[in-house]
Parts: sequence; C-alpha cells; structure tokens
Amino acid sequence: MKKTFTILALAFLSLISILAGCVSVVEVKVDEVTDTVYVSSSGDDNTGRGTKTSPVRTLDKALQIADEKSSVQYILIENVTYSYTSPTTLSVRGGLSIKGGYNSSFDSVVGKTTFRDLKIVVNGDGVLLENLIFDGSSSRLVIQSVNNVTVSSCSFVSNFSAQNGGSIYVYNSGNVVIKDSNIFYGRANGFGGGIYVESSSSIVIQRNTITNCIADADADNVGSGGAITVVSTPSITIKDNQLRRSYSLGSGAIDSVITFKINGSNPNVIVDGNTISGLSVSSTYGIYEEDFNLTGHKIINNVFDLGTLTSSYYDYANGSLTIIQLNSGDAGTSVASNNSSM
Ligand SMILES: [Ca+2]
Repeated sequence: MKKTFTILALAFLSLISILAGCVSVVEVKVDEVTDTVYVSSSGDDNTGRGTKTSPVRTLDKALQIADEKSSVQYILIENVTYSYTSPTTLSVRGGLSIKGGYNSSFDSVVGKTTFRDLKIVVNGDGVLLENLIFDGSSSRLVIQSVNNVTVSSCSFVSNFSAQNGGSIYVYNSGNVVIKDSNIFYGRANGFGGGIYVESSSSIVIQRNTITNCIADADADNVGSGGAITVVSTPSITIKDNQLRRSYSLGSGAIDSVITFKINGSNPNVIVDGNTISGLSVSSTYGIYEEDFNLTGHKIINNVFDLGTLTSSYYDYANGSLTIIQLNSGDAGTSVASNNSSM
C-alpha cells in the first residue's frame, strides 16, 4: 500500500513538473553552500559540499568554492594545524572573511588555526583575516593594490622575505588595519622585519606585539626597521604596540626598530603609545626618519628602552635626539611630547 502511494505521489510530482514546463528531473537541494564555507580536518575536498555538516578539508578548496559562488562571504576553519608539503600561495578574493580557531562543531572559537608554509595574497577589497597563525619561513601575508583589509588576532611566527616585509607586506593599498596580532621572529633581507608598508594610505597598526624581528637579515647594509618600515605613506597610525627586541642586522645599515622613508611633511603620521626596545648588543635607534621635512608628524606617549637603544630618535636633519630633545620638538614634529624612557 505504502509503495503504491509513493509511486502515485511521484507520478503526481512528475505531472506537476511537466505542467510547470520543467521537464528535467527535479533536483532536491539540501544543505548547499550559501554565504559560509566550512573547513574541517574531518572534511573532504572531493565529497564535501562546504557546509557545516559536509565540510571541505582545505582552505584551498574553500577559496575555490568562494571563487565560484559570489554569495560566499565567510570561510570558517577548525582549530587545527595545516602543514603544506611544499610552499604554497593562495589568493583571497574581495568580500571574504576568513576566520580560524573554531571547535569541530563550529559553535565557538577555541584558538587560532595554524598554516605552515602558506603565503596568502589578498587581491580584492573588503577582506578580513582573523584567528590565523602564519607559521614558518615560507608563510607570509601580502596585501597589494586593495582597500579595506583587516588583520585581527592573527600570529606570525618565523616568517621570512628575501626582499621587504618579513611577515606582512602592504603595497599601494588603503584602509588597512593590522590589530591585536603577534609577530615573532620575522626576518627580511631588506626593510621591515615584521611589517613593510609602501605607497599606501589610512594604515592602522594597533595593539600588536612585534618581538625579535630583524631587518637586513642578509647583513649587506641595505635594509632597516626591524619591527616596521613605512615608505611613502603619508597617513599611518602606529599606536599602542609592543615593539621589543627588534633591530637591523647589517652593521652599516641604519639600525632601527621603526624606519620612515620618503614620508615628507604630513600631520597624519602618528606614533603614539608604543613601547620600543632594541637589543642590548646593537646600536639601534627607536625611530629613524629618513627625511628632511618631518613637519606635522606626531611622536607622542611612547616609552623607549634606552638600555637597548643608542638613541630614541634619529633623522637626517637633526641626527640623534634624546627624549628631552624629542619632546621639545627638535625633531621637527608638530607634536612630540610625553615620550619617556624605561
Ligand atoms: Ca639587506
């Protein structure tokens, strides 16, 4: 009786389909990806659909699904470690938020997802990266020619660049926020052992801990800014960061924790409330400004560890400055007050 009913029901449904002009088999779509793709260690890139109950295995596959489906806004990743067997680069399109650290049921964040030997390139506007760990010398983040990118609560460990920006490289981009993150042991053969920013605007680097980062790691005396280098970027705020034990390795380079190059006169360069230290064995400047015209820069409320720095501040026009000279405005900054030493 039941079987007969089922056959009758199917016949009825088929009739409805034909009457509706839909002669193909009606595909019942259950649990398809809409705005979120799930990535889990228990997932499968071949059979997984990317949903919570049928996740994919890798970020690679999730990004591929996102590229195919414009409705995807979020990629959520389980709190596990993904090790790439060879250095890999993945591109992130605009409009995606990639969030790691989820438990296996994706109902709470329990940590950060680790990627070993993975370089991520952001190549679209409006991207958020959160709770991710970039681990190893082939891991790195590149933000180039895009707007509205936020990096939040990520960690960068032992990254390396043969050029500039050991962990994070920002070029020709606007409204980039790097916050609440850690950078440990970043190395660059050029400028910016931790972070390198060039030809960009409205950049915020806030509440990060950047420790033991090295610029000019190849010691050819080209490169500086152990923690951060900023080039030709007139609007940047570096605020409330812990910048410790970072320096430039090359003995003839301008050894420094933060380097500004070709930054010119601009009131929108703000270095505020940071703790800045070098290494006790080196001759490191806290902030080095390679520019003759610094009028407008604000260097305020920073604490310099003069036990590990040759001088808090250096620029071409004024040379080395003490904390008192810096606070007195001798650096040519419009506001240089309340800096102190530890
Ligand atoms: Ca170098």
